[in-house]
Amino acid sequence: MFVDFAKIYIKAGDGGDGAITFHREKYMPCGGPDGGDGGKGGDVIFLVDKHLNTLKNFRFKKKFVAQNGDNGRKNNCSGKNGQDLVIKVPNGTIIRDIKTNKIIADISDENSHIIAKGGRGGWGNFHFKNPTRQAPRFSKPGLLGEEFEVSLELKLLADVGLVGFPNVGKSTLISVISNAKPKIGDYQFTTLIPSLGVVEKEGLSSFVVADIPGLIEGASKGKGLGHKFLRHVERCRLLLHLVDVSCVDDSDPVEKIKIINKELGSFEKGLEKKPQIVVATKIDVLSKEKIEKLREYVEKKNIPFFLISSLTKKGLDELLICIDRTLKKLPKILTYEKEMLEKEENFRSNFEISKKDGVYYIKATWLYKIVNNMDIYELENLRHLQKILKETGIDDRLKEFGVEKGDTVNISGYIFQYEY
Ligand SMILES: Nc1nc2c(ncn2[C@@H]2O[C@H](COP(=O)(O)OP(=O)(O)OP(=O)(O)O)[C@@H](O)[C@H]2O)c(=O)[nH]1
Ligand SMILES: [Mg+2]
Repeated sequence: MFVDFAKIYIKAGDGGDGAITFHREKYMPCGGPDGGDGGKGGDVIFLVDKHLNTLKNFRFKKKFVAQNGDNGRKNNCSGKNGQDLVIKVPNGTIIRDIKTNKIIADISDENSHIIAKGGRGGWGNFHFKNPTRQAPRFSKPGLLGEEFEVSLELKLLADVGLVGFPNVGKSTLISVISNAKPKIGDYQFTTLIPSLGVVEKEGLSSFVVADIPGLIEGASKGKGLGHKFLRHVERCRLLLHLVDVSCVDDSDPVEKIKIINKELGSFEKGLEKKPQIVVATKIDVLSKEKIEKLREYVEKKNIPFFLISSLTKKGLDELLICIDRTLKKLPKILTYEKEMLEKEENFRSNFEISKKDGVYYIKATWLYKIVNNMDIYELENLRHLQKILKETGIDDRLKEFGVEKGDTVNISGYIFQYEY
């Protein structure tokens, strides 16, 4: 089963909490603080697996959570880091944040991509010891791991895409020029899913070809197999537009070219303008009339034109040489830039306030991170925090909820008294 789109939930591990412990030893009644730091939460990492060519592994399993870091322990022992979670995807998988629809990453190289970062472990109370504070009874909790609802979209990576009506000989061509072994049949829609083949020929650079299921008029409106598979030619550098010129059917080859180009354009504007080579197929049983009509049309348009027979192999070498030369002049395979640059950007307007038993609860991941990174038991830090609350509109909302000086405010477990 070919699946090229999926939605999943990913969450990195939370950092472990710092410990609040004190050194205990016989004859040493007042040992200092010795609470160790929490371990880091595991990251969620995406990696290409060359053996995968569909996203079918994500059809039923939808939740991917990396391990949390362990809490710190006494004797200054740090908690163990949470294990990273590695998710393997086919080459060419684009990850988007569902909330913003922005691209987080294009997984189309050999690198490991950290998509959700594990939270840092919190400091143990050992770090908070200073000359005036010998026995700190607080530590920091670990930071929360990042979490996202993401979509995975596979857009195959190929240099050359084969497009055309069903039954024109696309799969037969890829089977004779590459290592691919597709199903071939004398009926329409033999190919039901896109597949890739690698062409390796002495004297030429190797390149990847994508066999795409056949298109028909109205594919953009769902006719035939529809045009959903065209997402897999989006990245192709060059299209081979195959037209059947055999005498077996009496269709107009020029009309056929126009229809396919129209379908390409209606899938994505500009797709029909991708560099093309028009390939007339099945010339072992050619119709002279059809060829002449086609030649006149493509030459007028200045599109390279080749005649081939995959059966007798006539014209294949010339075609491959032309593909090789053309690819050398074309830009590399399209990869998508990350659009989601600063994940924190919108965070600041993202908060929730609630009141329960006289306590005001503020829920905001970004704020939690800030609080976690400061010692709010220091007056100076507390002032800074209240300034942030004012700047971000949280303060106004607290007032709407009726907060007054001296009331208790709770930010994810950090409790302080409202000052303004
Ligand atoms: N005579 C002749 N027949 C060919 C040639 N190439 C392909 N065929 C035949 O044309 C028919 C269709 O070939 P396919 O390669 O399956 O066509 P396709 O374009 O992949 O078709 P879809 O997968 O349905 O889109 C098969 O019966 C092939 O044997 C050729 O060069 N000469
Ligand atoms: Mg086919």
